[in-house]
Amino acid sequence: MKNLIKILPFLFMALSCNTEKTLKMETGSVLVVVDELYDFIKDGALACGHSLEAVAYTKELIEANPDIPVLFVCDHHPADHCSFVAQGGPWPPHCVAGTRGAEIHESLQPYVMEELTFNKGCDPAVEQYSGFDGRNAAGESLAQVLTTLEATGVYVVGIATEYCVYNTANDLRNAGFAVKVVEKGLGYVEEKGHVETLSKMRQDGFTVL
Ligand code: VGL
Ligand code: ZN
Repeated sequence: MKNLIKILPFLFMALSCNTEKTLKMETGSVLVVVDELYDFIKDGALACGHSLEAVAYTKELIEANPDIPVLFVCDHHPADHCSFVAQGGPWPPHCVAGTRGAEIHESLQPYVMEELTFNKGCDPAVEQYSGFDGRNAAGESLAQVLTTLEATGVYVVGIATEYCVYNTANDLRNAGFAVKVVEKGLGYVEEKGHVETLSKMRQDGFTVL
Protein backbone atom coordinates (compact mmCIF):
# COMPACT_ATOMS: atom_id res chain seq x y z
CA MET A 1 0.00 0.00 0.00
CA LYS A 2 2.75 2.39 0.99
CA ASN A 3 4.61 1.60 -2.22
CA LEU A 4 1.52 2.19 -4.24
CA ILE A 5 1.12 5.65 -2.69
CA LYS A 6 4.75 6.36 -3.52
CA ILE A 7 4.42 5.50 -7.19
CA LEU A 8 1.00 7.08 -7.64
CA PRO A 9 2.28 10.57 -8.58
CA PHE A 10 4.62 9.07 -11.20
CA LEU A 11 1.86 6.94 -12.61
CA PHE A 12 -0.34 10.02 -12.89
CA MET A 13 2.43 12.00 -14.60
CA ALA A 14 3.09 9.23 -17.09
CA LEU A 15 -0.59 8.98 -17.95
CA SER A 16 -1.13 12.70 -18.34
CA CYS A 17 1.95 13.05 -20.56
CA ASN A 18 0.36 10.53 -22.87
CA THR A 19 -2.87 12.43 -23.41
CA GLU A 20 -2.08 14.76 -26.29
CA LYS A 21 -3.81 18.11 -26.21
CA THR A 22 -6.01 19.05 -29.13
CA LEU A 23 -4.53 21.67 -31.44
CA LYS A 24 -5.23 25.28 -30.45
CA MET A 25 -5.98 27.29 -33.59
CA GLU A 26 -4.60 30.81 -33.84
CA THR A 27 -6.92 33.69 -32.99
CA GLY A 28 -8.23 35.31 -36.16
CA SER A 29 -8.14 32.12 -38.14
CA VAL A 30 -11.00 29.95 -39.37
CA LEU A 31 -11.52 26.23 -39.96
CA VAL A 32 -12.56 24.99 -43.40
CA VAL A 33 -14.12 21.50 -43.36
CA VAL A 34 -14.10 19.90 -46.81
CA ASP A 35 -16.66 17.28 -47.88
CA GLU A 36 -17.25 15.49 -44.57
CA LEU A 37 -20.38 14.11 -46.22
CA TYR A 38 -22.00 10.68 -45.89
CA ASP A 39 -21.03 9.49 -49.38
CA PHE A 40 -17.33 9.91 -48.51
CA ILE A 41 -17.65 8.19 -45.13
CA LYS A 42 -17.67 4.52 -44.05
CA ASP A 43 -20.15 2.75 -46.40
CA GLY A 44 -20.99 5.72 -48.61
CA ALA A 45 -20.89 5.60 -52.44
CA LEU A 46 -17.30 6.89 -52.46
CA ALA A 47 -16.23 5.83 -48.97
CA CYS A 48 -12.75 7.05 -48.11
CA GLY A 49 -10.01 5.77 -45.80
CA HIS A 50 -9.65 7.38 -42.37
CA SER A 51 -12.96 9.18 -42.93
CA LEU A 52 -14.70 8.41 -39.64
CA GLU A 53 -11.51 9.27 -37.77
CA ALA A 54 -11.30 12.54 -39.71
CA VAL A 55 -14.87 13.41 -38.71
CA ALA A 56 -14.22 12.55 -35.04
CA TYR A 57 -11.07 14.66 -35.02
CA THR A 58 -12.86 17.57 -36.75
CA LYS A 59 -15.49 17.55 -34.01
CA GLU A 60 -12.77 17.49 -31.35
CA LEU A 61 -10.98 20.40 -33.04
CA ILE A 62 -14.18 22.48 -33.23
CA GLU A 63 -15.02 21.83 -29.58
CA ALA A 64 -11.50 22.68 -28.41
CA ASN A 65 -11.66 26.01 -30.32
CA PRO A 66 -15.14 27.40 -29.66
CA ASP A 67 -14.31 30.92 -30.90
CA ILE A 68 -13.10 29.84 -34.34
CA PRO A 69 -15.65 30.15 -37.20
CA VAL A 70 -16.26 26.86 -39.03
CA LEU A 71 -16.90 26.88 -42.78
CA PHE A 72 -18.21 23.81 -44.56
CA VAL A 73 -17.48 22.98 -48.20
CA CYS A 74 -19.91 20.47 -49.73
CA ASP A 75 -19.84 18.44 -52.92
CA HIS A 76 -23.37 18.96 -54.26
CA HIS A 77 -23.95 17.33 -57.63
CA PRO A 78 -26.95 17.03 -59.95
CA ALA A 79 -27.90 13.39 -60.75
CA ASP A 80 -26.30 13.66 -64.22
CA HIS A 81 -23.01 15.28 -63.18
CA CYS A 82 -20.13 14.99 -65.65
CA SER A 83 -17.84 13.38 -63.03
CA PHE A 84 -20.08 10.28 -62.81
CA VAL A 85 -19.23 7.10 -64.76
CA ALA A 86 -22.50 7.22 -66.79
CA GLN A 87 -21.39 10.61 -68.18
CA GLY A 88 -17.86 9.37 -68.88
CA GLY A 89 -16.37 10.63 -65.61
CA PRO A 90 -14.16 8.72 -63.15
CA TRP A 91 -16.52 8.46 -60.14
CA PRO A 92 -19.59 6.50 -59.12
CA PRO A 93 -22.61 8.73 -58.49
CA HIS A 94 -22.06 10.55 -55.18
CA CYS A 95 -23.26 13.55 -53.17
CA VAL A 96 -26.35 14.01 -55.30
CA ALA A 97 -28.26 17.07 -54.08
CA GLY A 98 -31.21 16.09 -51.90
CA THR A 99 -29.87 12.64 -50.97
CA ARG A 100 -28.44 11.57 -47.61
CA GLY A 101 -25.04 11.05 -49.25
CA ALA A 102 -24.76 14.81 -49.80
CA GLU A 103 -25.40 15.63 -46.13
CA ILE A 104 -22.77 16.68 -43.62
CA HIS A 105 -22.13 13.99 -40.97
CA GLU A 106 -24.58 14.28 -38.09
CA SER A 107 -21.85 14.74 -35.46
CA LEU A 108 -20.93 18.04 -37.15
CA GLN A 109 -24.50 19.26 -37.73
CA PRO A 110 -24.58 21.37 -34.53
CA TYR A 111 -21.85 23.58 -36.01
CA VAL A 112 -23.34 24.09 -39.48
CA MET A 113 -24.49 27.59 -40.41
CA GLU A 114 -26.14 28.27 -43.76
CA GLU A 115 -24.11 31.41 -44.49
CA LEU A 116 -20.90 29.45 -43.82
CA THR A 117 -21.83 26.45 -45.99
CA PHE A 118 -20.52 26.41 -49.57
CA ASN A 119 -21.80 24.03 -52.25
CA LYS A 120 -19.66 23.10 -55.23
CA GLY A 121 -19.98 20.86 -58.29
CA CYS A 122 -23.56 22.03 -58.83
CA ASP A 123 -23.19 22.62 -62.59
CA PRO A 124 -23.66 19.30 -64.46
CA ALA A 125 -20.94 20.21 -66.96
CA VAL A 126 -18.19 21.33 -64.56
CA GLU A 127 -16.01 19.33 -62.13
CA GLN A 128 -15.10 21.43 -59.10
CA TYR A 129 -12.68 19.86 -56.68
CA SER A 130 -11.95 23.18 -55.03
CA GLY A 131 -14.04 24.65 -52.25
CA PHE A 132 -12.83 27.96 -53.60
CA ASP A 133 -15.45 27.58 -56.36
CA GLY A 134 -18.24 26.93 -53.84
CA ARG A 135 -21.07 29.34 -53.08
CA ASN A 136 -23.28 29.77 -50.02
CA ALA A 137 -27.08 30.12 -50.21
CA ALA A 138 -26.68 33.88 -50.72
CA GLY A 139 -24.34 33.27 -53.67
CA GLU A 140 -21.19 34.41 -51.87
CA SER A 141 -17.88 32.65 -52.50
CA LEU A 142 -15.62 31.19 -49.83
CA ALA A 143 -13.04 33.93 -50.50
CA GLN A 144 -15.65 36.67 -50.14
CA VAL A 145 -16.80 35.34 -46.76
CA LEU A 146 -13.22 34.84 -45.55
CA THR A 147 -12.59 38.48 -46.36
CA THR A 148 -15.75 39.55 -44.51
CA LEU A 149 -14.64 37.47 -41.50
CA GLU A 150 -11.21 39.15 -41.75
CA ALA A 151 -9.62 35.72 -41.54
CA THR A 152 -5.85 35.88 -41.19
CA GLY A 153 -5.26 32.15 -41.45
CA VAL A 154 -7.16 29.08 -42.60
CA TYR A 155 -6.94 25.58 -41.16
CA VAL A 156 -8.13 22.87 -43.53
CA VAL A 157 -9.44 19.37 -42.73
CA GLY A 158 -11.65 16.99 -44.72
CA ILE A 159 -11.97 14.48 -47.51
CA ALA A 160 -10.31 13.63 -49.82
CA THR A 161 -6.68 14.72 -49.37
CA GLU A 162 -5.75 14.04 -53.01
CA TYR A 163 -8.68 15.90 -54.58
CA CYS A 164 -10.86 18.42 -52.82
CA VAL A 165 -8.62 19.08 -49.82
CA TYR A 166 -5.57 19.61 -52.01
CA ASN A 167 -7.36 21.85 -54.51
CA THR A 168 -9.08 23.90 -51.82
CA ALA A 169 -5.85 24.40 -49.87
CA ASN A 170 -3.94 25.31 -53.02
CA ASP A 171 -6.49 27.91 -54.18
CA LEU A 172 -6.68 29.44 -50.70
CA ARG A 173 -2.94 29.75 -50.60
CA ASN A 174 -2.77 31.29 -54.08
CA ALA A 175 -5.36 33.83 -52.91
CA GLY A 176 -2.96 34.88 -50.16
CA PHE A 177 -4.34 33.11 -47.10
CA ALA A 178 -1.94 31.37 -44.72
CA VAL A 179 -3.07 27.72 -44.96
CA LYS A 180 -2.46 24.97 -42.45
CA VAL A 181 -3.59 21.45 -43.31
CA VAL A 182 -4.29 19.28 -40.27
CA GLU A 183 -3.35 15.66 -41.00
CA LYS A 184 -5.44 13.99 -38.30
CA GLY A 185 -8.54 15.52 -39.86
CA LEU A 186 -7.97 14.09 -43.34
CA GLY A 187 -9.57 11.19 -45.22
CA TYR A 188 -8.37 9.81 -48.55
CA VAL A 189 -9.33 7.82 -51.65
CA GLU A 190 -6.00 5.93 -51.54
CA GLU A 191 -3.45 5.98 -48.77
CA LYS A 192 -0.56 6.13 -51.26
CA GLY A 193 -2.03 9.20 -52.94
CA HIS A 194 -2.67 10.77 -49.55
CA VAL A 195 0.96 10.34 -48.48
CA GLU A 196 2.23 11.64 -51.85
CA THR A 197 -0.08 14.67 -51.72
CA LEU A 198 1.06 15.53 -48.20
CA SER A 199 4.72 15.35 -49.16
CA LYS A 200 4.05 17.47 -52.26
CA MET A 201 2.30 20.05 -50.10
CA ARG A 202 5.22 20.11 -47.64
CA GLN A 203 7.64 20.58 -50.57
CA ASP A 204 5.49 23.42 -51.89
CA GLY A 205 5.78 25.15 -48.54
CA PHE A 206 2.40 24.36 -47.03
CA THR A 207 2.18 23.89 -43.31
CA VAL A 208 1.03 20.34 -42.61
CA LEU A 209 0.30 19.79 -38.93
C1 VGL B 1 -14.07 14.46 -54.23
C2 VGL B 1 -14.04 12.87 -55.86
C3 VGL B 1 -15.18 13.35 -56.41
C4 VGL B 1 -13.46 15.04 -52.99
C5 VGL B 1 -15.24 14.97 -54.77
O1 VGL B 1 -14.20 15.59 -52.16
O2 VGL B 1 -12.23 14.93 -52.83
N1 VGL B 1 -13.47 13.42 -54.79
N2 VGL B 1 -15.78 14.41 -55.84
ZN1 ZN C 1 -17.74 14.99 -56.47
